[in-house]
Amino acid sequence: MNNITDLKALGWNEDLQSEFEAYGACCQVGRVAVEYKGLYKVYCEGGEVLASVSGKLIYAAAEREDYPAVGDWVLLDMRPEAGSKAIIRGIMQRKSKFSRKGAGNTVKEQIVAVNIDMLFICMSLNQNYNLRRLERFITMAWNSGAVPVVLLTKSDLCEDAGEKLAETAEVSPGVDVHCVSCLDDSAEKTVRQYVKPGLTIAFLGSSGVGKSTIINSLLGENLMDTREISGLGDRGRHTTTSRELIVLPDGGIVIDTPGMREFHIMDVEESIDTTFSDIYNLAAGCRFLDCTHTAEPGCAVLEAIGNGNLDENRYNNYIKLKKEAEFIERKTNRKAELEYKSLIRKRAKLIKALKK
Ligand SMILES: Nc1nc2c(ncn2[C@@H]2O[C@H](COP(=O)(O)OP(=O)(O)O)[C@@H](O)[C@H]2O)c(=O)[nH]1
Ligand SMILES: [Mg+2]
Ligand SMILES: [Zn+2]
Repeated sequence: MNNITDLKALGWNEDLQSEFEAYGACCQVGRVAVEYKGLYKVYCEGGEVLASVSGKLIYAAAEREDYPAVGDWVLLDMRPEAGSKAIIRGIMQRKSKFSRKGAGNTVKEQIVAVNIDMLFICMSLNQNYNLRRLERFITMAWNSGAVPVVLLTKSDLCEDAGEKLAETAEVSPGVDVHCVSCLDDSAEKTVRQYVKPGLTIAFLGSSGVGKSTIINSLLGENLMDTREISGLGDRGRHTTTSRELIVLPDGGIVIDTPGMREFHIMDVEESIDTTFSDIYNLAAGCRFLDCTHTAEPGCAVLEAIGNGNLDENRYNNYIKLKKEAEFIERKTNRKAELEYKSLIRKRAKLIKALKK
């Protein structure tokens, strides 16, 4: 990365400039490109530096989100006396944040990328194709503050790409959906329509769906590690191991992410309504305002399933995601948890009293 001469190419804009001036424009700024263990590669005016986080920042950090993440704008103390290493003194306000719940039973947040404008959700048209997982990704994308776009990749490996495109578009209201392949120029051409100087696009999806191959085609070189198309057939392999922010030669910024095997949502109640806007609209017709669409009489959602206007699998996924979001909400929100516990206690008492 030697071609960065100005911050604009990295996505710097007037909002960031005024925030920076409000801090007294004391330090230099840069954008986090790669995160290593306790060390960051940061792009800044004139090049790149390796940086670590200041002791004060570590001391004040309570959560993962208090540390820099790929895509962050950070305040840098260049410290020429310390060789080429710089110190990160602060993180500028984030415009968007894509995170997921870490693996296992914890509700620990894992930040995938921040300050992204668009999220390209990549799903390949072979074994990876799964509309329920896609609904999950779209919900997370809306929740991040970035605009989702769906790329159905490896269309060359699929006989009924047209049908799948229609089916996918149906479960993705308000989201652009494209069928692409890297064997021709369709993937590159499609993505290029969205690329703009200063705009940040992150690529998400399971490993092996072709994210790095698409980014390489935009770069015009094989910067990202991918596997050869020939020989491997449709067995994609996990190739990218870390997240990386890349500035394209003709302008535009992309973030490649490693594949995600496990993918849990965070507290995303509102975004679920955006992803499932068809169900949200149907719900306006329910008899009860607080209808849960599970058993209530006069439920317009259940009625739509009954008369074939709503796909039952989509509905089931909606209920599942709602439950997951409520669970996370309770776990992360102490007040909600206490309220929930007190409700359970009251209920238990009531049930006991009724039994007597
Ligand atoms: N048949 C086919 N293979 C592809 C296509 N795009 C990528 N691949 C192959 O799929 C494998 C995984 O690609 P890669 O870009 O590393 O996936 P990533 O893990 O999502 O970054 C590699 O063997 C690629 O050559 C495509 O459009 N068609
Ligand atoms: Mg990759
Ligand atoms: Zn209802």
